[in-house]
Amino acid sequence: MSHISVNFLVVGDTGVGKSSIIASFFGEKIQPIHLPTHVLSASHCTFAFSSKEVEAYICDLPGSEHFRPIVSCFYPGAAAILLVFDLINKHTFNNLPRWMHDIRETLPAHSVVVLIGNKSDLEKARVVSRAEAQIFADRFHLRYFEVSAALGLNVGLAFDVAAGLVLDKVEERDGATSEEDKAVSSCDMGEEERLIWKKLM
Ligand SMILES: Nc1nc2c(ncn2[C@@H]2O[C@H](COP(=O)(O)OP(=O)(O)OP(=O)(O)O)[C@@H](O)[C@H]2O)c(=O)[nH]1
Ligand SMILES: [Mg+2]
Repeated sequence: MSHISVNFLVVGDTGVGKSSIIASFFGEKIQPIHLPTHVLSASHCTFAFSSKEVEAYICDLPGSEHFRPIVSCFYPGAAAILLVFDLINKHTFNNLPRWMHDIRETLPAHSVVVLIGNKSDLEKARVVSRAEAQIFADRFHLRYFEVSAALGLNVGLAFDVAAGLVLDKVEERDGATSEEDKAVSSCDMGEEERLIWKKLM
């Protein structure tokens, strides 16, 4: 099985559920109360996708405004960004253009962004419709998923699709489709970014 390593970044406003999505992806229960992330942390796992072994480095970043410049430092090393907003908090949806602005400034051309509306289990409290989120996603050519970290709904799918999009881009770039056994790297990091990512592991 050929192998690819993918650096995932999970970003979005504070409280949207980034840490919860990561916990859910690892099959863990989410924290019932909001404990804001202050320390950058990364988790590592491997999963099979489309006959490839995906080695995933998933970086959990704080969402508060204060950390925004630090968060931006990580975009150049990311192969996939999961941009999360909260389906029951309009403010987090209205802030998406700002996130996209920061991301687009530094994200490598071959990296991918997936938009995620979290807390789909709280349907009655929803204030962002699927249609308006889809319009935003279409505007920026993003895939859009509604997930529930609390129920573990669609979380794995979002990571799978992000990994698939990265694979497509890598194959497009390297013409690597015929070289199944070749280990491919999902993103070209500068030495500085590589050191930052390494420190997190
Ligand atoms: N009902 C419901 N609550 C959720 C879901 N995901 C997260 N939460 C709750 O939302 C709150 C914030 O979740 P976190 O994962 O800490 O949010 P975060 O985006 O990591 O926040 P920061 O670290 O401050 O940036 C917590 O109280 C979670 O229990 C979900 O899918 N459904
Ligand atoms: Mg967090």
